[in-house]
Amino acid sequence: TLSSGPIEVERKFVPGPQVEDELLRLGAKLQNELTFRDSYYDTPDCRLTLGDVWLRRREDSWELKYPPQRGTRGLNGASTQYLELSCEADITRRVSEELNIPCPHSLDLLQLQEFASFVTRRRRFEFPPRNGSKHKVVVDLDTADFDFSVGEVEVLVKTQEEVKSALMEVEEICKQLGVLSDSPVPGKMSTFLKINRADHYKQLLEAHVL
Ligand code: V4E
Repeated sequence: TLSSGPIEVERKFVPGPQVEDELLRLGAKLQNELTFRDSYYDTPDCRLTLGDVWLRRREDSWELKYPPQRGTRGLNGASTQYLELSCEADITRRVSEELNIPCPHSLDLLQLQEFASFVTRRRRFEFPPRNGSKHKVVVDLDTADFDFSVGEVEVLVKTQEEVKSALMEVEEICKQLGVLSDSPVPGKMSTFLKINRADHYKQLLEAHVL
């Protein structure tokens, strides 16, 4: 088993016109504004994403997101929890394990295909440690280059034991921002695939991944 990276606990929301004012009113601070390109990769028959395993290159770094327990999904009500790996050797091991093939010396040797690529402009806000809070809460306001905007409230934790309280903190911030929806809000990927890769999108819906 891998020395796994952090667990990302996240909830997406539809950002209204007042969301930045609300964030500042609640005490969040604008941390930075970033622009980056994500390119996502899979086998030609989409075996990674159908297993809820997401491999991407963000600018020059490989990143992998996958559910905490094998064969489960990262969706938890309208929130999600995913393990994140950023070390290329760990990613290669986890991806080859998912594909049931021997681990190659490099990710390049897996001959995966790009299935999505888009640029995101991100404004990142951070809440300073609050009364009774254990974790740092980050809010990202993203606009993708296919004219789509989404917000995300997220907390990174180290262990599964911390997930429950992180989920509650994320939900509480959404409540205070007035953006708590009962059902999952579509993200950039879901929207990109719906627009550009209708067949892949349909397969993921049928597999209950999206
Ligand atoms: C996990 C996942 C995907 C990979 C992209 O993850 P996401 O956090 O949505 O993207 P982004 O750009 O905000 O990454 P960050 O900078 O936060 O690391 S694409 C689809 N999923 C699964 C998924 C799902 N089934 N439902 C919801 C609401 N979100 C994600």
